[in-house]
Amino acid sequence: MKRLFCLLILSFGLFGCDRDPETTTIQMPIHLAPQKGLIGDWQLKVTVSSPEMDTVMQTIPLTVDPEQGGVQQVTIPNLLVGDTVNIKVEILADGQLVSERSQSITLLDSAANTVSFEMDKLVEEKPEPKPEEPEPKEEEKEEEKEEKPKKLPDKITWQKDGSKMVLIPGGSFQMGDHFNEGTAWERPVHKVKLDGFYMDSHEITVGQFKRFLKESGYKPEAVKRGWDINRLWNEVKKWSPTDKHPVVYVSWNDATAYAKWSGKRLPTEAEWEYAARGGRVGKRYPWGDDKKVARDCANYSDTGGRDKWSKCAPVGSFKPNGYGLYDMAGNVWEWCQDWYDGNYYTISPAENPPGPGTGKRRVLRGGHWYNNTSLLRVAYRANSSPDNRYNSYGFRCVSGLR
Ligand SMILES: [Ca+2]
Repeated sequence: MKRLFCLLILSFGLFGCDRDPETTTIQMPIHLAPQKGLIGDWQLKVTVSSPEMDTVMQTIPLTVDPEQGGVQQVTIPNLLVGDTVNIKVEILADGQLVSERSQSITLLDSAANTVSFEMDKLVEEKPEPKPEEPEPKEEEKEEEKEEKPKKLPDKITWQKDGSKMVLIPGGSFQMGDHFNEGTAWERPVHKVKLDGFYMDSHEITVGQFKRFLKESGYKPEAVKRGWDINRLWNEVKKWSPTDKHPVVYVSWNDATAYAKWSGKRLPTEAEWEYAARGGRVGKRYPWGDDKKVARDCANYSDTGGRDKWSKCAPVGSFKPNGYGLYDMAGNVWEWCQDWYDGNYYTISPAENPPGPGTGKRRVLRGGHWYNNTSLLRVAYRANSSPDNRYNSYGFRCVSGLR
């Protein structure tokens, strides 16, 4: 690997909040000097944590110009004055960790603080393995891989869009229809091994999507294809009347644009099903096998029990699954990253299957607010054209642990 030399300077300006003296903001202009070997596209990942708050994580693309270097402004709001927070800055290239630095600071009310990090070697050569240590056995390797996610926080807040996210630990599961009750393309049941990831605990809401459009200037698919923006929101309102409801009428292209803007991505189909199962083995629904309690656990056709909504429900209105994910069954369909292929389960790789390389339609999962219970099954596979929108199409995002 190439060796990179650079200087990374972080300046922290702390500003007290006029409205509430108990909260403050960290503003971090992050500079990378234009050193030889450090030209091009990088990612900065900033994590702020303390015992008093949910962990805040933000990943930001950063381009380093040969003349100007690179600069990226990072703002972390709503922090408690007096709290001591740990700030970790990581530099990633193609998802691989290149370097990291951490420092703790105590948040002051009004004084401006400046903290500098000097990083003189971005790429460290991997140390030679110690010759006296034998190669670890297969079982030990497995343990090492599974140990890592346990050190990560179970819940985080994604800074860019405010989403709560939960840790889905890496592991293996049996993907597909265990009951031989669905369609042929839900089988064969096959073992899939996945790296850990974070997933939005809720479907992306109307409020979040409106903010995305405002901040990014992105033109949604419905508008590209002839609706004006007022018509789009009027249609959305019929099914999802408040900012707390899941956004609908989003195409796969729209969902992907949102994910990119927020620094996240759509889940693969395998990640989605693994997460929906909530750690349960071989069950039919996110809550288990019992169809009788479906009305208390998911928003689907008609109403009854806890389901009092005839259309979309506000996100998080039902019980979460074993991983703390809400509405994995019902409410709105959720776009996945993959192209759809009915035969994919017969050829998919056993580890981190990315979906087919090409296709015409994209995967949707989880059923929706006017489905019957058959479509709430965790194994159920649906699909649609990536430019298609409907009053039941929504999404949520994931982020890798690196
Ligand atoms: Ca859903």
